[in-house]
Amino acid sequence: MASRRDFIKISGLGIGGLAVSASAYGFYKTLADTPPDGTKLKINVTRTPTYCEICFWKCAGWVYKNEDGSIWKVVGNDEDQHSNGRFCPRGTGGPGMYYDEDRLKTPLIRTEERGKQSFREASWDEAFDYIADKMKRIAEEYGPECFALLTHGSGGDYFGTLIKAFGSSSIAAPSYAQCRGPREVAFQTTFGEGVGSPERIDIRDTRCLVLIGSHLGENMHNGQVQEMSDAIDKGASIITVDPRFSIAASKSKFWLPIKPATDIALLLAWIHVLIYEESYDKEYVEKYTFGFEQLKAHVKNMTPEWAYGITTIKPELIRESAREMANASPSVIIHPGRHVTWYGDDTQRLRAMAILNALLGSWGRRGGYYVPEKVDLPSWPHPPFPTPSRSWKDAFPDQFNLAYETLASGICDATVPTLSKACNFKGWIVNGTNLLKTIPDRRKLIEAIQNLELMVVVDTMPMEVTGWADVVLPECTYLERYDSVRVSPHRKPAVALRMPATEPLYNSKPASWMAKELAKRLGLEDYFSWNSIEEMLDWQFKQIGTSLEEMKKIGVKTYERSYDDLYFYPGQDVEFFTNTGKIELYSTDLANEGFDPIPVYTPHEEPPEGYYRLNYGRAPMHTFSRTANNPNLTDLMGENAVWINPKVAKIWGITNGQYLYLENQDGIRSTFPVKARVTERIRWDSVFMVHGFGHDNKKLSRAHGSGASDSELISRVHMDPIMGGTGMRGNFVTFKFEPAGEEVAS
Ligand SMILES: Nc1nc2c(c(=O)[nH]1)N[C@H]1C(S)=C(S)[C@@H](COP(=O)(O)OP(=O)(O)OC[C@H]3O[C@@H](n4cnc5c(=O)[nH]c(N)nc54)[C@H](O)[C@@H]3O)O[C@H]1N2
Ligand SMILES: Nc1nc2c(c(=O)[nH]1)N[C@H]1C(S)=C(S)[C@@H](COP(=O)(O)OP(=O)(O)OC[C@H]3O[C@@H](n4cnc5c(=O)[nH]c(N)nc54)[C@H](O)[C@@H]3O)O[C@H]1N2
Ligand code: SF4
Ligand SMILES: [Mo]
Repeated sequence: MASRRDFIKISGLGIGGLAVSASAYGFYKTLADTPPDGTKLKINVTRTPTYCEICFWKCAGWVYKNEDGSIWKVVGNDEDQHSNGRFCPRGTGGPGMYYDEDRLKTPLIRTEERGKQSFREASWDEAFDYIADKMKRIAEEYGPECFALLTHGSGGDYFGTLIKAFGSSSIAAPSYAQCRGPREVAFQTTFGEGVGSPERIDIRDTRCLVLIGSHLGENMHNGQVQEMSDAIDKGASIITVDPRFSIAASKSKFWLPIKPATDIALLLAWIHVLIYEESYDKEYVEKYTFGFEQLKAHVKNMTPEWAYGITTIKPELIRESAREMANASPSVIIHPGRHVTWYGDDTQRLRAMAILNALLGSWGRRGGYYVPEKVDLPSWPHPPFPTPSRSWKDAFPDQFNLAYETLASGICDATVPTLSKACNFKGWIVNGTNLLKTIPDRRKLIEAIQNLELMVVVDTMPMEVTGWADVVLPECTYLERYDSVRVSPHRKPAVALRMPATEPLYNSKPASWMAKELAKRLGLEDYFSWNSIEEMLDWQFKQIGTSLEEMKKIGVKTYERSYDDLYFYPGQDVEFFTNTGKIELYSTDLANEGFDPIPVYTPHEEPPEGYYRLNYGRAPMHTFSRTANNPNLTDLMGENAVWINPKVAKIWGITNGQYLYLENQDGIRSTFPVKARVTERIRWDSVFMVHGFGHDNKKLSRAHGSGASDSELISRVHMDPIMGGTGMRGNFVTFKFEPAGEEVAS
């Protein structure tokens, strides 16, 4: 059985056949721990608290500095529930972001048309005046509602206040319509509450964890990976459903190498087995759920034999894995996943997963889903925000009524002018999101950008998105700034502080300062009436019984729960926030909106002859497209590869390590070649690549041209009709051996 060390070693370093020295980026815990490379402990070091910005797990940690002021290392804070004192390889490599010499260094203003990298350097005053002037003109001509904020990351709080004060409510993050949106809607319509981040799952105490395309171990969400290896150590079984032999699959008792896009059939067959073998949690279902009889009738003929024909998973394997879950009930988790925008029927797939959890009685139970709690942190007082007369939603009348957050892709769609759209956007602030790599269907995205009268991009690096901006504002990295207090929910409520470990390099500044300066020029200074961010944070901390001074010393403060209700107690009466007050196996919300109230399986298009489904995911040492130039992390993995099944490689005469191009069903060929990785770990009908590579901004000296971009090949989107999620896994690719335009006629 794998121990925690083995798991982390495997998950952190084993993938891709990389020969990596474990030294610099292994997990090590505190200053007292000797790093694995045997470095002698340094004595005259200082430490300041932070929480990591390399991904959105937001682990809290300490930044250690040497006597000469250089950053020595970042490690986890032992008090933190997100990290338990350990950082993942990416977080450990975080200082590479600070030291990256390719960083944005000063504000820039465009000098030629969009898409060309021609900018002039500007002072902050000049940049802010330019932006404020254009924002005022947009407000006068079209209304302030025509301004939107696209954001991913902590600076979004400050720009959010600015945009709301300006008079717009259209604020979107790609973490909804491109990520976890369908999951939130599915769980809200079933349990009356979403899953949230970090996911409210009690992996630590589970007896059975079911992963459906959740590739934990490559998806390095820290706390989950740690809890999963602990659970394995304690004898929990893992069931992995993945067309690819993932790291999680290699740790699993059952690996179900499903035919892609058929998961709903498997889920319905599992529901069938639990109901017709009567192994579901009867008491729980009777007490808490609504619609059991309809569900039972619905799945009557959805036997494992039926699902076998669709999924290619043998009926016995479906039955045995269902029994494994039932035996562990209620300490069993059908993991809700996170990036779930796959095929367009994603809310329904996630509904089927929510229903399985309900049948197994895992919601509100130890080893299943716990009840999270967060600190209620007051905001700095400000005048009420004006009420906008329109929002992004008006562009989509009668659509997406169950989407409770703004769709980033919806804002893009509503920016392309059409008479039918009641709300057209004219200006965007883009903060911490590399839209060109993030939003599928690049052609449409660029059309939207070309219709803008102002695009401001706030970033730390010269990414693809900055090339399209009118004004680029260089943010300093998370290691050089204060930021909003981290209040994410967990088993216990807690707050974490991020403060500067060092002065900002170059002429870069924090988002909090930028938003306040812009507010001044827009006459909105009352919304930012604090004198300094320290004053604001100290005031906030004092409302919850601590202070900035104390937080600087401890970094993380954990509070006791208000109630002892981490799990339901036996026989507890629970009112769920659904229309019926019950867990809705039959969804009244979906029925009211005209959607299937119980999930159905619908077949998806198959790859044409000679094409393979484009599957993508994560690697442990990189985050999206943001780390591809980080000097510490490119040392660990400098490019991605395309995984190809040996049978397929043989047909095409492709050898391991050979560079080739991928071309999708719409004739889009990858700009850069990508290395073939011939491996049995991927099914013959698909290829796999790690997202975030193939950067085409030449200013990224390490990332430019390294590997290929999955994003540019995802030109076809399967939109989820329920909440507008952008299904991205319905794209097919074939192999080419020359760059576009250089094909030799045969
Ligand atoms: N093709 C494809 N598309 C995807 C995905 C995929 O797997 N494949 N995944 C989807 C998912 S799950 C998600 S959540 C989204 C993620 O989408 P994004 O968050 O847009 O992902 P990144 O590509 O990392 O872009 C982040 C940008 O923020 C910048 N940045 C980093 N730190 C800071 C900072 O401190 N301040 C500021 N201002 N900027 C900073 C980086 O330089 C980078 O330009 O992408 C979605 N889109
Ligand atoms: N190292 C690292 N960790 C990260 C991130 C990162 O950038 N880097 N990003 C974080 C974020 S924001 C997110 S949203 C998560 C995303 O991570 P997850 O939510 O865990 O996973 P996905 O990206 O949806 O799915 C990838 C897996 O789905 C499998 N898959 C593909 N098609 C199918 C199918 O039809 N059926 C099934 N059952 N499986 C299929 C793929 O083979 C792959 O193993 O990762 C988080 N953790
Ligand atoms: S999981 Fe890793 S990258 Fe993400 S916040 Fe934690 S340490 Fe940083
Ligand atoms: Mo995500």
